[in-house]
Amino acid sequence: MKDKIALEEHFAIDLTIADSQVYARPEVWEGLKANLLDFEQQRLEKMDEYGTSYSILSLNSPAVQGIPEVQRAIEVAKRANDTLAEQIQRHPTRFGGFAALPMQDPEAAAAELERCVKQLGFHGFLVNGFSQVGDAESVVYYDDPQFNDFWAQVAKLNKPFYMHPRDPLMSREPIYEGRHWLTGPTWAFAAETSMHALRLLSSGLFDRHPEIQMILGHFGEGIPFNVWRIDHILRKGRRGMPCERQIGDYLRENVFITTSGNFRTPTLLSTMLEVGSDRIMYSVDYPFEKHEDAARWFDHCEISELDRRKIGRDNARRLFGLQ
Ligand code: GRE
Ligand code: ZN
Repeated sequence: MKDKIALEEHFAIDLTIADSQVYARPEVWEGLKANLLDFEQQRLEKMDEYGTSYSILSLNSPAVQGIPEVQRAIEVAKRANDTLAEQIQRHPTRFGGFAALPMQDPEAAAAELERCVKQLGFHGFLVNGFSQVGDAESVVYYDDPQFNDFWAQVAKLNKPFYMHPRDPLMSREPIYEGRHWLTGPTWAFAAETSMHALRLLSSGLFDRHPEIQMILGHFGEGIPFNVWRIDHILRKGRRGMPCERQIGDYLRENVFITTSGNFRTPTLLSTMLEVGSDRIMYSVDYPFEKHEDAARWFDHCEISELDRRKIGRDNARRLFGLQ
């Protein structure tokens, strides 16, 4: 399919590139590093070769979320957003942007989001899970009441956000000890990110702001596959849960799901049955994943051509107001 839109596509700047090294085998690191730092060469070539006309770009992980010093987090976010804005200006028909935000300081995050949307023309923001604040062992999740005004600002600006993975702190998750191959994108990303998403979905955030839309990658980090059971159990007793509706209701009205890094037809079909083809969008997860793998799968998987257009392009056009 031509003219696809992809929206979990990453870059890095000099200040954040080192965060990605642990995820690459030594023999592939130099290539991955070059691809993360590149905008105009391999990135555009691969988009052209495999039919992606427009990519919404975001910073690597955890980057700003992993910087406990608040001022430094604010500065790195600004640097990354300015770098991205410059590239978007050079290639306005090919690149869009998601803001990186210093969630360590909710007021600063709200101000940076406003700058990115109103002055830089970004499409929303992408957060790499929880933020470390003050010291490396202190974490905040965004269902905390200190984010109430931040979320009000998100609703006012009326732009979606992407809840993107990061690894949990190993000091808080001893279950991974001695089994490091299960960290990162193997499993820990999905476990951590689905839990953060469920915290937000069950917090009442989407009752207060029904217009807010959350994007989840990797086919929803496992949530669509388990949502019936979540609500089945909660119907028997909500145990103090503050939201008004069922998790599945929010999943179908406040969540979009992408194909990033999970190029599998049975998983796509199951997700279509659970949330419908209007809430699924194509993505690659470049350069951690290959356009080649994503497009060779998606362009020919056995769905209707109408659904392929929606998932490959039209749902993103509608969500982001693209022409
Ligand atoms: C990502 O950001 O999507 C990512 C990483 C590291 C490894 C794999 C991956 O940050 O998909
Ligand atoms: Zn990613």
